[in-house]
Amino acid sequence: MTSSNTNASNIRAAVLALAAAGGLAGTTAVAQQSALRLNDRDYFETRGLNVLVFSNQYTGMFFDEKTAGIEIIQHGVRLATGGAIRLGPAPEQWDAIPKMTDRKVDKAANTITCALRYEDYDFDSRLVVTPEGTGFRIAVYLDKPVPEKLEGKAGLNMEFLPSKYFERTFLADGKPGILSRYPDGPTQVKPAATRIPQYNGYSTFDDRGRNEYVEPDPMAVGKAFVLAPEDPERRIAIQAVSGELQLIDGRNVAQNGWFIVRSLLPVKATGKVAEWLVRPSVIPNWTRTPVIGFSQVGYHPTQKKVAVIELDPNDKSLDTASLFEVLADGAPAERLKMKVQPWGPYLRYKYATADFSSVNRAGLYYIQYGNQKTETFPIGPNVYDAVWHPTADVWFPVQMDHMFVNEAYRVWHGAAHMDDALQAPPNIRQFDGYRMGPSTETQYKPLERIPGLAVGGWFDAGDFDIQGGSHAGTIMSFVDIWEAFKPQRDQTFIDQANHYVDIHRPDGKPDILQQIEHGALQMAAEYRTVGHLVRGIVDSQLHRYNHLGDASTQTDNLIFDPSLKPYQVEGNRSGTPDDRWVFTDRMPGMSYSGIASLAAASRALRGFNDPLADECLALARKAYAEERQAVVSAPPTGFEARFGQGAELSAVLQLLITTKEQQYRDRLNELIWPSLDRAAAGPGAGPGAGPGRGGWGLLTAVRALPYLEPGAAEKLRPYVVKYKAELDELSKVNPYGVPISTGGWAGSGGVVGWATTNYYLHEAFPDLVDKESVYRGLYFLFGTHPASNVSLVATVGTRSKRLAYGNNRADFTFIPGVVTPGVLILKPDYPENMDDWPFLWAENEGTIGGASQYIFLANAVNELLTK
Ligand SMILES: [Ca+2]
Ligand SMILES: [Ca+2]
Ligand SMILES: [Ca+2]
Repeated sequence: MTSSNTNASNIRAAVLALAAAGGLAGTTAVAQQSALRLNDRDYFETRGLNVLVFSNQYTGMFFDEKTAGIEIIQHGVRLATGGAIRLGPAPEQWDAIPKMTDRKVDKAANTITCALRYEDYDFDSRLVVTPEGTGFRIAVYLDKPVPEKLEGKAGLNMEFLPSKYFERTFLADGKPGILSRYPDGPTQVKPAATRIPQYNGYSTFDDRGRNEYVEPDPMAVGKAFVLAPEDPERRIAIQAVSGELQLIDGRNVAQNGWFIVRSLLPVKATGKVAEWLVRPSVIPNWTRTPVIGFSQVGYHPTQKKVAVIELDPNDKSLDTASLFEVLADGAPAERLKMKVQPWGPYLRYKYATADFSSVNRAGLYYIQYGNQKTETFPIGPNVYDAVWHPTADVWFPVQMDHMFVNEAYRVWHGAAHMDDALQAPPNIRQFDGYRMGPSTETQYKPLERIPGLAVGGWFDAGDFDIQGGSHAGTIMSFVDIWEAFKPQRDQTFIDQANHYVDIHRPDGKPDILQQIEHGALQMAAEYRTVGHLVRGIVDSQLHRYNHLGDASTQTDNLIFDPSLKPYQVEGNRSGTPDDRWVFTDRMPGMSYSGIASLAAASRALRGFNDPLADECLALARKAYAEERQAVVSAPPTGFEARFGQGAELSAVLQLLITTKEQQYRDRLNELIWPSLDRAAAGPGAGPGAGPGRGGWGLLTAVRALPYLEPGAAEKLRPYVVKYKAELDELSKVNPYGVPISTGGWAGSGGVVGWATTNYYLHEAFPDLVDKESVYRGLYFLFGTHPASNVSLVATVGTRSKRLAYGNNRADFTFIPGVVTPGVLILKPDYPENMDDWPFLWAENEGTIGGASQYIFLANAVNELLTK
């Protein structure tokens, strides 16, 4: 502990600091700055500052997502979150989260009151937030004292985004300190028995058998803190009206931890047990800098070229913007003065557009709006040629499991998980959505080794599991890419026999085919042993699942031998139970998507790896017959019935394309039309739900057209007409003209899926669906989106994501070619894409499904532009 003693001079200094903190805005400016008030969106607002009180809640989906509780948006940046009663000094993702049981917004009193409950401890509390000038008070009320088990643990916490405080300082009762770029303690070791249990009894901490855990100690203690006193954009003063504040560095126990300000709740007390006065600095008449959305990759000469300008609601849009060409000698030449057209409000901002479609001469350009210049971007016939290369050449190779991955002088990771894998036991409810029902539904006993699985497969996302559903979808996308565009690109050396990959090293084989093979090797192994698509292969313990670094050190790559002691090694066996588990619960919908990908892979692999092609097809036929049999004996109901039939459609179509057999043709014709009606009618019908939701069923139908009875195209046309009306609607919903997800995961994947559907519909019905609706998907990805104008595909475009939630995120970097989810819409109206903090998965975590679909879309756009 740094220090807990305060003395008179410290307190005096603190009071002076607080006065200074408020003081910049406190003399003349405060007269103009209106006080925080509840707005009609139910959060507190004054110009330059918002305080959200549980506008966003802990959903329980991924537990603490750092997007809930009392939150501060200061000068447009959400730099504080998690204001709530918490049960530890530095809550991690899987630590206990409170449930909000009530929320009262009292316009007359200008307060928001939230009731929080920890069910496991029968612990209720009430938070009341009340503005005071441009600051606010948080008061905590208890009707019953803190339960005994939580004494000394329950506290009022608020978390501050570390990256916004890098190269900044703080004052604690006037004592100075620096908010460091990297955590440097202090911590202490405590007995495990004193720890508040984490999710479902799992632990994020590997105690190596010692029954202990680590907790951060405060780096400062006092009555009054000022964070970043030197920076009027970031300065926040916090005063404890009673009790004491602690400043804690959560990164000591979890790289995604934040700086935490905390007050322990007093024991045996009721009534008002804690109160803070929080005073964020507010710059008078602050106006957010406009964001000029455009394609960082540039434009093909024939494309529409429209910049979307995002403006502070207090800003007045300029009448014109200019397009400048950058000449060889560096001189700018104005090529077009564009009229800026107001578009209207969307979420919290207002928007305008500037059209420079008329400029089509190849060259380098930038947009000037007021005194702001964008990055320079090209217009030219080949600008999209290579946009998918980083994703295919680097990102996918790095995601390859069971392989040693090299790039020039650098090793990305060693051969990983060579000790795969053990049968997961029944009745498990695990992290990351994994679970097992009452039966293993396989021939294997719980924790028995399932042979042959240490081959092929990709890490699902920023974690290291092989996820059944997305794995199947990725194989499917790669086959689609191969069959539609036949890309011969060869920049990767892949040696399956020796589990070795070398990036930027041609080996005479098309990389896409090699990726299909890599996926099919794992998929075939699953169907060969288990007989159906597995939910996935993932770590059994949270402290391994949260691994960051070289994938090959996540397990010891030695086969688990229970006759040895933990950490004891004999030959290729070890007593450490770290082999991953295979989750084998059976879901017809999942298995059908695996069957589809096996049937599709068998076509692509024909002539490339015939034995594997044969096996994939045989496994797909067998599994399909078994699934149909299972459906007859126990018809599924509800969601699974609907989802299962949609997935069966895809399996039948792929089996039909591969085999041309009548039995599959008959079943396809039987399933296709009811599925279209279901997809168009039901909510949550697929990616891009909302306007355009009918697209999911349409995508399969339009792809099945060549295999349906004569006249099917005309029968499909009315569905496409209806879809077209939804497409037109979209340009009224937001200025980007694409479906923007408002769920808990940002929506670039949905946009890519939507644009891909448009591509297939354009191919079949060019009179109804135009090329621009396909291009808009890439404009959005490449920078024409809310919140910022950065390209969401790392290293693609002049300026692109520099940080992402890959497995190297602890190094504040990215894996080239990652397709990030992008812009998260936090309730009620805040679009966010963190550019300097990689740890919000919902904004920054690329997935294999999204990346493979992106490669498809990029090829599709190239084809449309050059055809
Ligand atoms: Ca995962
Ligand atoms: Ca190759
Ligand atoms: Ca092992």
